Amino acid sequence: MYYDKLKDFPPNFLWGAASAAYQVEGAYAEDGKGPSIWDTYAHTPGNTFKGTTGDVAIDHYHHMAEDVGLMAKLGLKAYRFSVAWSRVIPDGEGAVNPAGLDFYRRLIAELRKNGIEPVLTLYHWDLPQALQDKYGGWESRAVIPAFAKYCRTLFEAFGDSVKYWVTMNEQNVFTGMGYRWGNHPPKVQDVRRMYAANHIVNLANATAINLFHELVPSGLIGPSFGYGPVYPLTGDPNDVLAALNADDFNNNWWLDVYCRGEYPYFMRQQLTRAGLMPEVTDADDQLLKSAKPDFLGINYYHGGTVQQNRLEKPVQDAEQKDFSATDPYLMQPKGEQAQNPEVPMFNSVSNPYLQKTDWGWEIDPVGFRVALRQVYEKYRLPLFVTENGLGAKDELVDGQVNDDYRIAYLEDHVRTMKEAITDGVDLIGYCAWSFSDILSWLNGYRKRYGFVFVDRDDDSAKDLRRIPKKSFTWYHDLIQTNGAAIQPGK
Ligand code: BGP
Repeated sequence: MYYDKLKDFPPNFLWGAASAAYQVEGAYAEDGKGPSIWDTYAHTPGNTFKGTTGDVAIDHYHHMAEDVGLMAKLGLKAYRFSVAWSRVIPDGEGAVNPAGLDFYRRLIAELRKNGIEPVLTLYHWDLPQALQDKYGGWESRAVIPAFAKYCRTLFEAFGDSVKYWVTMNEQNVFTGMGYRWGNHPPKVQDVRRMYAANHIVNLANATAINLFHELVPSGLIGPSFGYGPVYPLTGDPNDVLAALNADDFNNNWWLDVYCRGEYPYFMRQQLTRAGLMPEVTDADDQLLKSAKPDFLGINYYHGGTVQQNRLEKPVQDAEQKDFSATDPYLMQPKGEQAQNPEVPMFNSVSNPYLQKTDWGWEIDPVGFRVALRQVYEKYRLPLFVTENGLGAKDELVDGQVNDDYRIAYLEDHVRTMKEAITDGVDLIGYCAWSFSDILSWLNGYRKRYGFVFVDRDDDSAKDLRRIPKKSFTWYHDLIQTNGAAIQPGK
């Protein structure tokens, strides 16, 4: 659909920005906070870029009032942040730490005072280390009641002052990185364990949603999912089929559970054949079916492009001589190896039509519209964009950061979001990633996303001065005018 004029953003649209506790707070062992799996992981040499950690991060814990002051200056209508579970319950399941709870109470009050809607994420990857040590973390169902207790504590403390709640942040990412690729804690590389842990996270998610609906009937809750549309590389029906597989594998495996309470049918068959399907009891089925999110959080950075996997359709031509005969999952020419070897359903490839960021992430604003349309068409839940942004190597020159490339990126994405609204998507808000520069999990402090530059680098916390970038003024004006100037692209 092409338009001459786009619909306005809804009058109460939540223009926001986002962060996560480990990436901003610092104060990692202060005021009674217990260690999280990210503290342990980042303290272990070799795990993160230049050994960077969130020990100090941007010290938001001690700069909270100043940061909220800047958010107010920016004109934010919403601020998405996460609570560090081990700040509130240091060992994950025992006594509540009043000082930890108090930090978030003060943050929420400060936001409210400035007319900013708090959007609270319950779990942004920093599981209390004690639960990892005692139970094996998300691989044990014992974590579910611990999570429920933590959620109850927050629902009771902040149910009156926070309307929007996010359960799990990017469950697909933290289970994949943590259990498939082994480059996030707990640093496991075992897909069977990944599917098992992921199922337990699903149960915890459903438990939290049901508890929330009981305790905070006036609030709204949903998970934030890292969604990317999947394109076939060509019109070859085999590539189209591969894209269908990848969509199940990358998206539906989570979204169907969140919204329909069941795993997608074909992929379940595939995992069962591969001996990887997690154990799902009748009680699990009932629990998953009973928990309905009120909205879906969508984190959008890029999609993916795939082609047929040659394992499912072995090539007959001369290329075959390059194949290794020893490993059944490496029977492909280099560069075409299945990226998900236990489920040979597709190969991920680079998209020839798209530019990439400094970090090789494809830049695809149209894919944003595709994403919003696909998810809304399928699940008909209000959508809330809880992350979207550009990671770049910003430079402070003469006290200024001229991040025109970020403005261009964001404007293109806001435009396609407005097109999606004109298409009919019910969108309640947009939180850019991120409010200020923060720690990037594996890329330290040089991969910057914020509207506010923070003067620190990978080697030193320096003076942590906050300096609004050029994009700060751009976003301010966009919010003031509710995006009125954004019109269809050429
Ligand atoms: C998402 C996470 C965020 C954030 C963002 C950017 O997956 O939810 O926490 O980190 O990606 O990622 P990165 O810092 O790796 O560029």
